[in-house]
Amino acid sequence: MKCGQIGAAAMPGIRRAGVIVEFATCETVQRAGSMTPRVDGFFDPTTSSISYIVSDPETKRAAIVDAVLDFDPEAGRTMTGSADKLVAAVETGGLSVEWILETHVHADHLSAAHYLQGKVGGRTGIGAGVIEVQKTFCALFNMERELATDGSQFDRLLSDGETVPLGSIAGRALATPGHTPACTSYVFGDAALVGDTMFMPDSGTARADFPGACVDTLYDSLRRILSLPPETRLFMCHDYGAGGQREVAWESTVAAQRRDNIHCRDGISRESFVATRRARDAELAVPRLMVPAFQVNVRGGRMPPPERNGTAYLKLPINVF
Ligand SMILES: N[C@@H](CCC(=O)N[C@@H](CS)C(=O)NCC(=O)O)C(=O)O
Ligand SMILES: [Fe+2]
Repeated sequence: MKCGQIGAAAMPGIRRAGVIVEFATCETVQRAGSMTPRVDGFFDPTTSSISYIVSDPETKRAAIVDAVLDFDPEAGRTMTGSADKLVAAVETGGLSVEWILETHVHADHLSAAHYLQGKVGGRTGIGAGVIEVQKTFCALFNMERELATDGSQFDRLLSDGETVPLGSIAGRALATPGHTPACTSYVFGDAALVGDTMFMPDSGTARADFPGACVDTLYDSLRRILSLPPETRLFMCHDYGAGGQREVAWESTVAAQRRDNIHCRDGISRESFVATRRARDAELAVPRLMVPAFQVNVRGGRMPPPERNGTAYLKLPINVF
């Protein structure tokens, strides 16, 4: 498959069912010094996503990254249990939210960014590549009349190298496209939130068959992340427990990934990576929430505008994915 093609053949159907809305565990990591933010991960077992609160222990300034809006696709109903856990953590920690960030336009869950901004404030931000993603989905979902494709749904469009200050901690955006064109990692001090690029060492990397994805570009982005200092803490956006073989986990380091990652450790060539990734993508189904997620997430976590009866509707394109 070439870059940017829709993997219809590689996405034969929806295999997962059931909606359970609950947060499982919360991991806390804290070290001394202003270059070491506190990073709290919140695992959502329904989508195997991890949302984060990154905070500066000195100033209590915080960034929320990749927040989940719970969604029951059978009923078309949103719920805020997961997002409200983040709100509670912000309040308990006495945090002041500066940023509500997305590492990318997620395909497997709806974003709670818009809901959370109404609750805790802060500026929303996403990679500047979101404009390309919006254009792609605007065409696929025939949304020309309802969707501005200029990124205006977000407060900040972050280009590679742009600063994302967090109190006394230096933060910056690191463009890491491939899984999607807008994929951006956020580096705060010694911690990097890598979104869907890399998974835990035994699980490899993110798929590269969504519209606008590129497996070659993903390889370059993985090497960018692996060029960070070896002690850099890496925080993943998903963990599937190695197919149920172990407890879920979401923190690694550059050194551990360079040594052990099954897809991209040191010594694995670009050609070998591309072949492995393509073979895996050929087996993967469409994520259960992909169709609603794309439509909501290109709008920064908002529903489409309501129709004349006051109800908002999501589309289901036929024979497209
Ligand atoms: N089964 C999951 C989707 C799993 C999935 O496709 N995950 C994406 C991240 S959005 C991925 O990159 N997976 C890589 C892989 O499983 O190799 C669902 O229905 O939500
Ligand atoms: Fe993703």
